[in-house]
Amino acid sequence: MRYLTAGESHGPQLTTILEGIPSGLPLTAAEINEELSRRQKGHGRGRRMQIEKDQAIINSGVRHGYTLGSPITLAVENRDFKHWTKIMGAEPLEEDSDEVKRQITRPRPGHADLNGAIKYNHRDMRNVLERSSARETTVRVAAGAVAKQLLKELGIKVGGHVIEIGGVVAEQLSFESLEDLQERTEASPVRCLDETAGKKMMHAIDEAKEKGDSIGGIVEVIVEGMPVGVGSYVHYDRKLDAKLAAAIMSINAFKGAEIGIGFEAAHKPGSLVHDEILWNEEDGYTRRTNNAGGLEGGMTTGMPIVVRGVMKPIPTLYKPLQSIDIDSKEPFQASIERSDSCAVPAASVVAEAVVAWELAAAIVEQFGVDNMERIKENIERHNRQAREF
Ligand code: FMN
Repeated sequence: MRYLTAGESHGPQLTTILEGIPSGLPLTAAEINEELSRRQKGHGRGRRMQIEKDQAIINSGVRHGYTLGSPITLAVENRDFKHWTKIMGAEPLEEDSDEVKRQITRPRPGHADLNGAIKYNHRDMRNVLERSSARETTVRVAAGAVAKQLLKELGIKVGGHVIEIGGVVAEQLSFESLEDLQERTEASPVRCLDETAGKKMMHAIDEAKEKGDSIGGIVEVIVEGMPVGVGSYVHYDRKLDAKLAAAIMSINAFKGAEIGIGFEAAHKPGSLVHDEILWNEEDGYTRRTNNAGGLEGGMTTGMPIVVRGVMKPIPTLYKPLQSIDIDSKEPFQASIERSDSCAVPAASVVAEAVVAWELAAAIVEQFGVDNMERIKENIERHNRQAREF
């Protein structure tokens, strides 16, 4: 399975083409729209999220509520485009038009602006920022919604939550089931299980906003029901933990990824890190703990997958940071048109989406023929063999 995305932040629409989704998967726009709406919520989001009420249009690959096995094209319109038709139009502009004169020559620190402008030789940095914007994560969430639907059909559940924002750490992280986690985090404006910490997080976001600043945080994705042995140890590019880390790191503003206890393993002796192996007639092999986050040797252990990602504070600030105008070479104080002060809750939905995609792709690669029925049969056979091993 693979997917491409296309589209600029203020262009007419964002598009994704999904290749290799098996046939026979129940899919409607409603499932995708639910995920799109989850991405738009969250304390700390700015005006753009009120303008855009994202809705997916399925342009190919689905008929009468089921996937066909052919490429699936999903589009999400940018409602704001009507105000940008000239600036973002595909047709050439007159040499001395206002739009030509209104070029962006001031790179914002923390963004792709300067490096992208040098690399692609753009004197107008709008040509960079329109595509490097996290608006693109909209269609990654749409792709992830399809992957989640595939996993759900196989009894594999995906959940996600925020565990830290601006230095406020969630302490109460226990939940009864992924449904319980989903219900409680959905009710939290910062997607946090710990209500007390959640309130402090909101306060921290408001405080950052008042100061014209921004804050980042940590999100966690949990996946239950993955069969054992998905991924491989035989080659670097088949290791599932590496693919998950790359997926997390590919989200805008994500600067680190952890699997299981992750960086904490550096401070502990091996005897407190590795998960002891148990066996019983009913379940076969299990683990006493899950410090490995469901992955050993690049493969699933059958325990829940636990992946964390750290998001830096949003780089566009009301509080100005120094930069250099690329035309005049004069320093200036970079400040903004509009920005969120914290997008960690939204980013946790993006993290769920990219993790779901990698896991669905690994399942299809390992158990896939081209239709859902056969994949289900193959997984059942595999699970039986693993239990009896
Ligand atoms: N950066 C901003 O400056 N303003 C925003 O409103 C903003 N919103 C974001 C929303 C989400 C869901 C995510 C995941 C990121 C957001 N970012 C925002 C982060 C930038 O897109 C990102 O920092 C930038 O593209 C540079 O890439 P890098 O941080 O990965 O190096």
